[in-house]
Amino acid sequence: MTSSGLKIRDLAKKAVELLSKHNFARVYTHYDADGIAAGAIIAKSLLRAGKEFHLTFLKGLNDFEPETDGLQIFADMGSGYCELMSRIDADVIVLDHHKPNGDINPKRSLVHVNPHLLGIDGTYEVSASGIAYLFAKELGNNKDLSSIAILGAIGDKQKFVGINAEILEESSSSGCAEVKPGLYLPSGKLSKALKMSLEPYLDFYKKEEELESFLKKLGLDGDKEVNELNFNETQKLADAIVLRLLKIGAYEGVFEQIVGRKILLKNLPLQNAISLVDVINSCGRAGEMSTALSILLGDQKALKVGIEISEKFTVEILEQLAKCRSEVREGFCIRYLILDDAVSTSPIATILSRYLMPDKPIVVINIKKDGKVKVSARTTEKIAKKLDLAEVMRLSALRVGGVGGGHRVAAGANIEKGKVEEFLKEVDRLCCAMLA
Ligand SMILES: [Mn+2]
Repeated sequence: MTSSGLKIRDLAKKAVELLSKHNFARVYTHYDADGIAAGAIIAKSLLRAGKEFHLTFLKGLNDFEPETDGLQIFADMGSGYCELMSRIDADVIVLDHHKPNGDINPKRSLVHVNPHLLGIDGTYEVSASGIAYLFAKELGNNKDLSSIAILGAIGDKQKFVGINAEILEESSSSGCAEVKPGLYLPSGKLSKALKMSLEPYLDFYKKEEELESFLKKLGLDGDKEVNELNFNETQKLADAIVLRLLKIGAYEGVFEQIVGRKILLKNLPLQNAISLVDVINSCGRAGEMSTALSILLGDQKALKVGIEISEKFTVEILEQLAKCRSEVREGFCIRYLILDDAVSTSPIATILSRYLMPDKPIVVINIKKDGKVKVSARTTEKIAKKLDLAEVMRLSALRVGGVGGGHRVAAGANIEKGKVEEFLKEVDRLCCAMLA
């Protein structure tokens, strides 16, 4: 472990000390892949330590009513809600990697484990599940949970540098994960994988002829399983995918993520890491968090259900994208899209910002039936060198009486229906100012 890793380990140790004063913990975590992975790591390590707990998945902390007494553990959330955390009349452990929006002044004991507090980049170098894993390792012999932490990091589109690299190394050397040369593609039949993949998005959905000629040129059989492609076939496919990505105008940073290696999670029910991320994310978005959790705890039956959920969800997203991509509007420094009660906005925002329109930040507004408005904003790492979307979302939401935050490349907000126009104007203004 590096020195920064050591310091964060000290914080994890303190969290374990605080836990030792309790027999029961209330655990709150986020409903995306990283949050669910963090929840699974915490749940398993608490079980092994003989602690009782109650685990709840939340979309966010906006309407959160804190309980009093006992111990409350927040994972993948909390750091961006320092004021709320300060109001909780209980012992609190925060295991998060979102940028803190201030200081927490706790009513009782608090351990705040967050890489940003130690000058470590929480956007790329460690996710909440990575932090949960460091905590689990201090709690007991939990090295086998490293593969779940890797899953969370991939879910948050992180890099395997810094603490993430250390976790991957640890996981590989203990046989829980394996890094192999290859391609970042979901498992299954080749033609289906190319057509249905959301990450990488290759724009073959409803473009059967293009897909056919793509495969024909390569001399590859679309019915062949991705996992059974030999070295030469993989190589050829990788080259063709890079050309395809160039053709659709994808952000160059995705190439290195897609081509070169694949990660297998050897001790989880589905070994292909990106297929598993898709399944876990889809379950979360479909409100089936307990299925997702069961999968990460090793349940093969739950995996079957999860795969079905994931396939249905993927089709919905691809359909939605096909319908709305012509409706993307131009601002000065952003693009935006306004959707009416869409199934999910973040995969749409991700695909637009990384694959189809990477030269400007994209803001996807989802006006829900209940009148609430959910905003997903995405951009590339390249643009995020100058621009911090978390700050843009926070300030713009604040201006219209909403709440926003997140990461430099991926952020979000909740605002009121009548404020969409004013909000977008402010987002555009702030982006122009940061990019100037
Ligand atoms: Mn996260």
